[in-house]
Amino acid sequence: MKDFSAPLLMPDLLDSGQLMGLMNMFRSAHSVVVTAHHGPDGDALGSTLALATYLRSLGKRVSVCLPSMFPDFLRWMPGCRDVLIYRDSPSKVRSLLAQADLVCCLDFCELSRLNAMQEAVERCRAPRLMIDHHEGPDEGAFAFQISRPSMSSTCELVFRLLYQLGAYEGMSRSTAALLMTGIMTDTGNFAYSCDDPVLYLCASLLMRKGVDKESIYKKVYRSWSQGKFTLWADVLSQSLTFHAGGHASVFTLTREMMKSHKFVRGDAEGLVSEPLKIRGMRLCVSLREDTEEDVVRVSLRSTDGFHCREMAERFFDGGGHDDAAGGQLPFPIESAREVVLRAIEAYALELGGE
Ligand SMILES: [Mn+2]
Repeated sequence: MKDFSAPLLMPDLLDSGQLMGLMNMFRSAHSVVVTAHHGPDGDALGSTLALATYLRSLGKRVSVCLPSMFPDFLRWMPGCRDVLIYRDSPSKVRSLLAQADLVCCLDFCELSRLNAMQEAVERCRAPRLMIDHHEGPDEGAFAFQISRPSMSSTCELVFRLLYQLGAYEGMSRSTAALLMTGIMTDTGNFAYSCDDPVLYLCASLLMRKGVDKESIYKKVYRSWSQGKFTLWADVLSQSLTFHAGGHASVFTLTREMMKSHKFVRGDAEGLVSEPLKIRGMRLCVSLREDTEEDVVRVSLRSTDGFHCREMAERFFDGGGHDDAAGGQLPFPIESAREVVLRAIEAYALELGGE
């Protein structure tokens, strides 16, 4: 039992040695590139923009460069217009990386999550700082790492870092909104990965900056297009199948379906975990034909002690968190579906067991 008798104070994120190391790293850098994983979500975008704002306040030249575009429902996030997308302007990003003397890598811990941008980052000579909450960091890839898999989000991590660096007082409302957005999206609005009381201390301090949480909620969750809504309805009624005695579900999302519902980036985000609303559901898998490459993207979500990460590693050349993982298969979608069904078959006992 934890001791809740003492008042809740913000614990230090870093010990004094790490803090010194980090401050030295910031001090000696002039040009900084801040980046996050391919397919950036609210946490990736919120944390990179917030850290960039802080580094600019220290007088650094900072560019936020992401491997691919973020979803449309995040287009309101303060500062997102200045983000450079590697897929759209590779040479510009490469030249910024060549001039950089520090690369901050947020919300991922393996360089492969940069996809097409990986090579450019690897070739860059600047030291890499990792700030992330995913399991199993690639220790060799970073000069300095702040890895906290127990934390809800990279935004929580960045908030606690900025707090320890004394940047809370000067934090603007828009930076607080960026960080709150990442915490909200990575916890499903404080539904999961959010049992640490310290997170609510962070949330409380963010609210004190005047964050309009309800407006963030509306912008992120109540801004669906008709196409997105009908796509979800179509997938759930036409493509979803149940397996392992109702403990697992699978659906496929083809390019044709996306086209007929005028799919835009981000429209399928969250769809994979929708069947978790069904009693007894422990594993949800989605297969989506990539719109640019000839691969099928596999997403997995799990609950109640079944860990989908292992399945993602074993069968789909992927990884992630215990309960939220992903991977890919270089097959046409029907063959990819066969692989998924075999994977579920291999775990039938664990899925069906109590
Ligand atoms: Mn995250």
